[in-house]
Amino acid sequence: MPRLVVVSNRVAVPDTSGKSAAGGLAVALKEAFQSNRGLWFGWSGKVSAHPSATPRITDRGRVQYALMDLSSIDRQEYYNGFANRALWPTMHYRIGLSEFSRADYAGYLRVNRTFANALAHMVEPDDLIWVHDYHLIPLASELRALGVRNSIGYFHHIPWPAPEVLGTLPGSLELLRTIAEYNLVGVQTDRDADNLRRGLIQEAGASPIGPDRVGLGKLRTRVKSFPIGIDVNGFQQAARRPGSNRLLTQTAAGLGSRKLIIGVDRLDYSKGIPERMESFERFLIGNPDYRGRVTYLQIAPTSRSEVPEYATISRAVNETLGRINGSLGEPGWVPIHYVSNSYPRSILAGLYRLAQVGLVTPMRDGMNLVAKEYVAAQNPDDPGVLVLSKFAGAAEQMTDALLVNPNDRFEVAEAIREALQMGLEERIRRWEGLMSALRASDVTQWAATFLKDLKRSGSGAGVGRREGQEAAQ
Ligand code: GDG
Repeated sequence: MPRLVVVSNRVAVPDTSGKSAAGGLAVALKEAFQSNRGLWFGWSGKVSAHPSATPRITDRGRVQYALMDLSSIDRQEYYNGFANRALWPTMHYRIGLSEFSRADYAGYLRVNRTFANALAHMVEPDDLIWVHDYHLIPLASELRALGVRNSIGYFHHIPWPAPEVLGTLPGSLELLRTIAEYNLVGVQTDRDADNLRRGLIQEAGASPIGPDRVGLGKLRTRVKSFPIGIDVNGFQQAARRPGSNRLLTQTAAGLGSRKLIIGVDRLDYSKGIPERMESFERFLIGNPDYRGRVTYLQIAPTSRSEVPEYATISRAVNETLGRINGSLGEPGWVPIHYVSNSYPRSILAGLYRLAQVGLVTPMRDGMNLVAKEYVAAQNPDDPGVLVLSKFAGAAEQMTDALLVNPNDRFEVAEAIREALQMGLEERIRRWEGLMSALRASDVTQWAATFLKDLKRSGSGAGVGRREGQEAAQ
């Protein structure tokens, strides 16, 4: 069994009891790490005045965790800067929000090079290397330049935009060229795969080789969709036995006979939170009989608070919320409950189950796991209804949801009404369709399928590597 080397921006180190960290990727890799020895490499999340060029190693059973600190300028340029102020908005089709700076881009390339230098010393000849997400696109290219010949795969968790959109970002052509250094590139949807292949062909001059491979010079790369899933059984169990949790009991008691609509998102402009609130406002205006009979709970933990655009979205949400609650609320009824705390997964699962409607309306999303978690948490005998943006990757699989355009407040308002009034028979029929979509690709299968394809994609001379390079060891 080859060793599995996972590289991601942040690393989830389990505690000493071996209890796995809660993150989706940690759950996804659990089984893969059980059958393969493992190394997980990435940023510790810490900033240090003089970061070491070699990682701190923590051993947990069969898996080693290798953590790098960053300097404050690295964090600013690589993480807050190019990754989250330039790449993130562009890849979510928000060209107007994208802030490119040459210094940030140089910082992004520098951190990727630093990581590659540290990792190359740890790579063994048969290791399978799996790199995650937009922070680390140039990593394979840096590893190849150091002579690493292993199979290297990349999974892109966020949307891959059309070439016309990506092309607006300075440096994007270089990124396309570096992505061709991977043996296998996974994206969330067929649309993303098509966009990336078109970008490689039209912009970088690659040639198509069969349905999902492209060639760029001597490099050969497969680009395929691997829609990420959730731990369906784990989530169902958590929702079934939320037990006697005070927060859940109080929420249920506070609702009384009122219906609950739930939204759960990191506070991010891609998630469409103020737009969603306005759609709910439109619903209440158009359906005054629902005033006082429905509550919308929005959970939105703060994220990336050092990035200016996130302070702006936070203000926009608070203003919209205050305006709607002020104008439509009544003594004894607040239309929108908004919380910026993060809750344990079991509580989240219990809240999803309490809600008659899951309102998941991102303006653009790679996949959106909340949509899947909401469905998994439902009571099979009396399931709620999912209202889902057609611009979430999840919409490609979850066609039994009420699919909406989040830019159209009237359309979303109408879907809310339809969801609240839907009869039991139709709710069960739609829920069963959604559950079979979920079960067809849960998170463990997702990781296993990607790794199987990566093993098949090969490595070594002429495949995913420039000629004339020497091995690192
Ligand atoms: C990126 C892509 C893609 C949220 N609040 C709490 C909490 N969460 C959890 C949810 C869910 C996760 O965070 C969010 O996942 P999403 O998929 O919705 O969105 P991103 O964070 O933007 O993730 C996305 C994903 O990567 C995976 O590839 O689907 O498109 O943007 O699991 O439950 N978890 C807990 N408390 C909270 O308050 N415990």
